[in-house]
Amino acid sequence: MPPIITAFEQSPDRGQGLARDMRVRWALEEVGQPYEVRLVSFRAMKEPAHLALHPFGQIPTYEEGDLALFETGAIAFHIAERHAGLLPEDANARAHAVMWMFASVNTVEPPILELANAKLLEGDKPWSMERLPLVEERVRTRLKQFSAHLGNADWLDGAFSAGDLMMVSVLLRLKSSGMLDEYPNLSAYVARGEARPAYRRAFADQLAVFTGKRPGREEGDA
Ligand code: GTB
Repeated sequence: MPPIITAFEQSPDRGQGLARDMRVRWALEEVGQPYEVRLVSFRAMKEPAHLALHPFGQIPTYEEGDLALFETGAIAFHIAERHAGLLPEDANARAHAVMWMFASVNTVEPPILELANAKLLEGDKPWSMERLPLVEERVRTRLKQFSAHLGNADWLDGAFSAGDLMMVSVLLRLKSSGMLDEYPNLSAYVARGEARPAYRRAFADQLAVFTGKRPGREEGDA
């Protein structure tokens, strides 16, 4: 049985690849592991069957035999550990790649998420315009630091790893803001990630959910 992941039945981005199932699809494509997709509605995500898989009522989840996981970092790590191709063999290099996975979700993603929330959820608040520059500055601080670290390297530590997969996924959320373009090495880094065949397959599959040709299983399907 291939692993089954969950994804939005109706993603607010209509398949732009911003929902977090994209990271899991990408990781599975990188290692050549076929998978199935169960699409869930916003209502179903908050119901007991889904909450048993994901206590916070979100997507994505990952089921493989008796194993059920949530949290994209943990899912990507599990996939990378069980398959060749996303983590180096050398123990220290492996620890480094895992470090970058944590850095992506724990250090770089929070201000990016904060910016998305400030625009999408708080844009109508009277204090929003006053706060926005502050939130943008926090994002720029991280981008500047990461840009300085990455320099002219293609990937974080030589070959592409799960650390890059997670970092590119996190940075992608900024594409529409134009902020990435302020750091040409970061926009090139993200573009390199997007150009990977595995990324393109994952992107096409999640987009197909919204263009009618659904590769995923619908709720209630056998
Ligand atoms: N830390 C968790 C992880 O990494 O797995 C976060 C999971 C998460 O935020 N899931 C979101 C979710 O289920 C979907 S990805 N939200 C529903 C809820 O909380 O009720 C976040 C997301 C959603 C939509 C867009 N978009 O359309 O642009 C982008 C990102």
